[in-house]
Amino acid sequence: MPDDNHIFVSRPVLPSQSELLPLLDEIWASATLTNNGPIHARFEAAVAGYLGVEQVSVVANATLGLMLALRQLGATGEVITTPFSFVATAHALKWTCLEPVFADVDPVTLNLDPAAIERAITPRTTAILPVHCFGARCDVEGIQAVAERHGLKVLYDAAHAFAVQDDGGSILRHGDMSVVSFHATKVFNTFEGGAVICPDRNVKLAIDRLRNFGIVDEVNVESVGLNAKLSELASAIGLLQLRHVDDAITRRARADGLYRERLADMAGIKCVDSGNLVRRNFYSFPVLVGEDFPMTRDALCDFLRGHGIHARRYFFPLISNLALYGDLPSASWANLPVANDISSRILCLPLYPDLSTDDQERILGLIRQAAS
Ligand code: T4K
Repeated sequence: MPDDNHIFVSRPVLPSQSELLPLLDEIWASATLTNNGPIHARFEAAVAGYLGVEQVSVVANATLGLMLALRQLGATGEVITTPFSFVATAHALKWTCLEPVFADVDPVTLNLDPAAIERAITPRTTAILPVHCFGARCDVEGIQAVAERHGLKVLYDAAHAFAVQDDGGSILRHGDMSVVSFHATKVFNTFEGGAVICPDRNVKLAIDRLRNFGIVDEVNVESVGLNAKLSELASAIGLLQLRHVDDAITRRARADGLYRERLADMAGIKCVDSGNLVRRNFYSFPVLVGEDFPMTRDALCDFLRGHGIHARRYFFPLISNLALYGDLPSASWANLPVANDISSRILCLPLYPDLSTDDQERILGLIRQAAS
């Protein structure tokens, strides 16, 4: 965990303990700790309002949210997804007895390439699970067109995309459903948590039931649900975090700007661009280490780590290169040349709201040293 000498890739924002005390008093007084309590209800409405989406079902984490959404969408057989993601994306498919089929990514957005998706479709394909990686918007129009041509559902793994907006509003509105993460390492956190963004009230009610074992009332259970409920304590943290998230994103933007300015002319280091967005969330700061940099990506990562800078290789190895998934026909290198290339060159530099300019200068100084 972070200490004075080490700089980690991410560090959570926390509300003050004094802000939390009145909500703790409320929880203790009501003795309602979970199961759709009053603070949970307030947080769910508040987060929907903040995001500007109609129907939100908050959940215990995004991984469970993906599983609930896949179940609700009725996905069966094969689901096309990206190998360039955190393992949770493919694991959610496996846990719902679905077969991941990997398709290649676009070299600029690092997100699924609609043409590669279309090539991967078989008679068993029922859905597409793209990721808005590092908060960069997928080619949602291209993906929707493929989905409509072939009658497929689209579920966005939007774990990284809290608060991201295009010119129509939140990017979480795209596809049939989206799932965002409120994990400690994310732009907005409830320690652990997440949300399923639903297209209408009926789907939200179905997800609400699925996250509570499928229970309808004391004597009726309508589906094989999970326990994916967010507690009152996590909901209280969420309510407080909403007060501070705009400021946190502004501070992330400042750190992002400094990196971009200083790295613009550095040969062999290419900053990944999140594209044309109305609002970015500056979740992460990925760079691609090129052949014209004097060190390999791994050597640079080790060099920084030797100086207490814990940059991370998100996402390496590719999910398709893990032994767990490597036997799938779609996991071959020949099928995924872009994703393999990106995964071998990507490095995420530390970026979080409290990252000081001095610490950034230290990181940039070390990269300059490595470059020479
Ligand atoms: N889909 C995608 C595309 C995702 O990226 C993720 C999660 C999910 C789905 C699933 O969402 P959840 O089910 O988690 O809601 C981290 C996170 O644990 C994971 O949530 C996240 N993606 C992934 C990208 O990163 P690790 O194993 O790399 O985390 P860890 O523990 O090494 O933390 C990274 C750094 O953050 C540490 O070096 C120090 C700092 N840190 C971490 C924690 C947990 C803190 O300062 N405080 C903390 O409490 O996976």
